[in-house]
Amino acid sequence: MFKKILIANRGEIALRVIRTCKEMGIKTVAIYSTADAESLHVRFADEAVKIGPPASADSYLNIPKIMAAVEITNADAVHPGYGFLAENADFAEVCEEYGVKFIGPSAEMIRKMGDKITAKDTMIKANVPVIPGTDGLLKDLKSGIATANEVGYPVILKATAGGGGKGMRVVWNDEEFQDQWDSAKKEAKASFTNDGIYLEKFIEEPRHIEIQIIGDQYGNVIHLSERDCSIQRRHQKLVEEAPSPFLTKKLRKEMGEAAVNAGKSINYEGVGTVEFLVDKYKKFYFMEMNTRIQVEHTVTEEVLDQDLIKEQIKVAAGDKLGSKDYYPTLYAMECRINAEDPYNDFRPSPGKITSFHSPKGHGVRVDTHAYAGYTVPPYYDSMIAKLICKARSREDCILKMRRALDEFIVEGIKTTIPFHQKLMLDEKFISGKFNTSFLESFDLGEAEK
Ligand code: MV4
Repeated sequence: MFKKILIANRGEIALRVIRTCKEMGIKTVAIYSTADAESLHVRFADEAVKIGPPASADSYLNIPKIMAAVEITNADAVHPGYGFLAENADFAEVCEEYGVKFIGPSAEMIRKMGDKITAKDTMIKANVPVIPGTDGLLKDLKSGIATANEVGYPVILKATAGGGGKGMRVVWNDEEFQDQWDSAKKEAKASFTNDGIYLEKFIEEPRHIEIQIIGDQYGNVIHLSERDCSIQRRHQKLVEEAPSPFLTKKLRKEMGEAAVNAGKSINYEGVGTVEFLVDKYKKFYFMEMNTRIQVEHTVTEEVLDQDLIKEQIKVAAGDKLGSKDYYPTLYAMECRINAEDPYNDFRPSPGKITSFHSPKGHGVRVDTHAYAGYTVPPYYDSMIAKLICKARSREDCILKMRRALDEFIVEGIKTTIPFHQKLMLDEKFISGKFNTSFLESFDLGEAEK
């Protein structure tokens, strides 16, 4: 087992990893920017290295500085968390070359899944259903229009270097094809310096359902069931839950098997997520694969009573997995509490938290790095807490979430708490009949005084 893990991240996930390391008897090293000197991950780690000024490029994204921290602290593994360098193949490669274990898949694997066309091609070979469309890059406008007519409008143009919605354009007919093609290419070039575009049939009003998998270094891959992440706004997830109210037993089994096949076909090592779109006919299609631990891993932890960070560290250290897949016996839901103003287009609301009380009681979990007196810096992601509730049914889980949200006091900044309170009272949400378009028509109403 590792002796000392450097956590190349900040915020709640840095704290989350430190907690598990402590329980496993592993020493921890925090890195921090000058904006995070008062952060809890700095306080609770065994050692902390200040690596630079607030800007991510000079701190949490700066590979040479992080490697210097690894060097001076003698850490034997690096946990990248999520975001920042978690899916940066160059960082994984530098770790490999330096001889420090990157807790995650190989640089080669990250690269393979980061290129969406390569990922999709890999899934086709593993017999995982994919969305009909071009095989490989679209060569030019003319062949694009021809393919669009073959698969039938509407179609969607996607950047092969993309993910998370950037460089995506929906096209409804031949007439608007050229404009959308030009703007997708332009955006892809500006965002990724790679303007490679591919085309797919556009799946209307899909559910976003993802399967958690874990693979060891011996070719064993198991799945840990699904999470429904359909409640999103501009590609930012706000609520995740498991099990999905949309899945049947049969579909759950099929998607689980598809995800395991996906993982096995690439000898996947570490925790990963296979994202699917599920259409209204309950047909599922591979969308992309995330090669990191995700924000919402906590939902799976609660329904399965498993510590995913512990399992992740164990497989990275060379432990063997058992062969059984896991199916949930409980219901869990996560609300992301962000320092944003939901009544003002979710505009970021950094600043000093003057008062902070997190909900407690049976079935309530709060993962957070925030506290009364903490200042939310403006430089990073706005998530300040994850509120996770679990119960025996979805209905009870929603009741518990309402109770927990009512107990959650954050003063001094605006948060997404009022949004979640309204959502938990929405009939459509309560009925479970929603899809990824749900929030486009969700009316938050007026702020209460
Ligand atoms: C799609 C799609 C419909 N059809 N692909 C959004 C992020 C990126 N990872 C892929 N995305 C989508 N791809 C086809 N062929 C709809 C989306 C999409 C979406 C997917 C999941 C969750 C929320 C979404 C919101 C808008 C669009």
